Amino acid sequence: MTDFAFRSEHSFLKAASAAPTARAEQPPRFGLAGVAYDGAVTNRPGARFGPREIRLASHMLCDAIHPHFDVSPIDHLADFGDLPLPNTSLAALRAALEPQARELMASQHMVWLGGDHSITLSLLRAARAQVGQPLGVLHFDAHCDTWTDHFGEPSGHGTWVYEAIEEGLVDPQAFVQVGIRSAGQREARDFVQQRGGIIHTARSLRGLESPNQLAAVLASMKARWAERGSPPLYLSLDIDCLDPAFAPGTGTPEPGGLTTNQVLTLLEELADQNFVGMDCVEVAPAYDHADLTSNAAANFVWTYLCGRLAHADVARDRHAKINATPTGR
Ligand SMILES: [Mn+2]
Repeated sequence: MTDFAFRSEHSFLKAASAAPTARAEQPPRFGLAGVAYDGAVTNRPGARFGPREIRLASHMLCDAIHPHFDVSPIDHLADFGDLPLPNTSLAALRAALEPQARELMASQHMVWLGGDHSITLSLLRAARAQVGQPLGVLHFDAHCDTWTDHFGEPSGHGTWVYEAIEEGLVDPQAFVQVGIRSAGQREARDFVQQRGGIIHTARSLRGLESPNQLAAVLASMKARWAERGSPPLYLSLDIDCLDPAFAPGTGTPEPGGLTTNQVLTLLEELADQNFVGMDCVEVAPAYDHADLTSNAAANFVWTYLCGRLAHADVARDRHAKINATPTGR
């Protein structure tokens, strides 16, 4: 009997819950934790309440087999709850989050529920240390998040892409953005492409929803990651990539966004890629209607986990690679 051997009404998918310090003899393969911080937003706050609403929404999925992957992650998942973190200073948040993330990543394939998007920089720092090489990134967002400052401060929820590239946490040529459409200076909007990455704007994806319609987009991503040596991939999914019709509950909604089907097709068809972790951020339930946003977020996280399970051979390769690679920056 381990600490993970009980279900919790408060967990994602009602999975086994575990305190962050708990250690099982045989940890489950996947871990999930909330990072309930929204102190670095530029517009409407409230994403600190994202994790609990995403968990609640996930309970609709808790006893179900995924319709495409035909698996369930329920017995392979532990929910570590919301991490104990400061909720005002971003610097204090960063200092507290990264060591906790590193510890959890050392024993589980982690999924993180935000929180605003500033948390991703800390998670990438931890993941970079864990895998021992720069990561490729699949980044769903309405916003490019490449701003070089946050209203005069060095860091916020719209600077993490710029910072991650500048710090060498990621391979800029293996950085793929999807759904970008917000207003912004051209140098910010083009930044990832200028550094050699790929940007699929929301406009360029209009009308493309099925696997066939998205075949060229999918091929371009897979070819790029293969060319870059199939680096470990990190998935960062800002729920505002979706059109506000599908995800009104977010702090910085941008009309003209992706459909839920577009995101699901991409997640499903990319499930054979070398993902090592995921975050889903910017769910702000106070602006939601009928739980649309938290339902979408829960479904995306569930789909990601099921995709990992369905492609277990990819994950085994990843573990072999990590075990053969010394960690550290
Ligand atoms: Mn965004």
